[in-house]
Amino acid sequence: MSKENLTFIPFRRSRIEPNDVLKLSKQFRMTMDQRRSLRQFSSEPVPREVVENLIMTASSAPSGAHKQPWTFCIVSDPQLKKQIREAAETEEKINYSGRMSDTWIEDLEPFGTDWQKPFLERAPWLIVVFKKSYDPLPDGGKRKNYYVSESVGLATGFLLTAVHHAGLVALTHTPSPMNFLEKILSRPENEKAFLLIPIGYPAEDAVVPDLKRKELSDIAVFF
Ligand code: IYR
Repeated sequence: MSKENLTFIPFRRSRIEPNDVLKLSKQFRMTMDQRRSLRQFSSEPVPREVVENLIMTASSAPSGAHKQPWTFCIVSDPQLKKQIREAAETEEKINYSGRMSDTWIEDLEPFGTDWQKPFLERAPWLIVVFKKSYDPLPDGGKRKNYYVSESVGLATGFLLTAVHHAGLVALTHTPSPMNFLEKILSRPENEKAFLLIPIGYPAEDAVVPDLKRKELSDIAVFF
């Protein structure tokens, strides 16, 4: 495409004054500091329209050359959830009984995790994020996407933020290997499972590990 054919439109967003920028940045920092990964979900339903909004927020993330190289498979069907749970637990049993290193198991101790994943059946929705390393062309060829893991990671971050903003909870779950999800959900060859994210309301008696987040000075260097 030649430069003359490019279409640019004005960027219109009303200006926010510096004092309000400070206030908003603080408020959002506090809001996001309350986000926690949850493993105990309520089975209370969440309307599909809510999930549609969450997915569209995720898909507003930036991506390499604006290819939006992601597919979100959204599962509420109890039979499919059961199949996913069983396949995930099969892999996790192997992980916890030798595939993960001793140091890894030790690092997970504070989280109290094990091979059992009841949340995969209990949470009202499972969102399975797939990354698309290429898009298929009508002639059978492939059109490569760019910065695919970065893009899909960003979209997933937007998704988790949207879930928290809506008052719901999520778990970034990584059963490994994850290729069973491609099979169960009959995904095309160009889609690889990236993350499995149950979402819903927290269980009444949900608990979370008493974690501390790193200080600014531990994570940032100003020049
Ligand atoms: N996938 C396993 C193990 C696990 C790994 C990490 I890194 C975590 O932060 C949590 C769990 C499981 O889901 O139990």
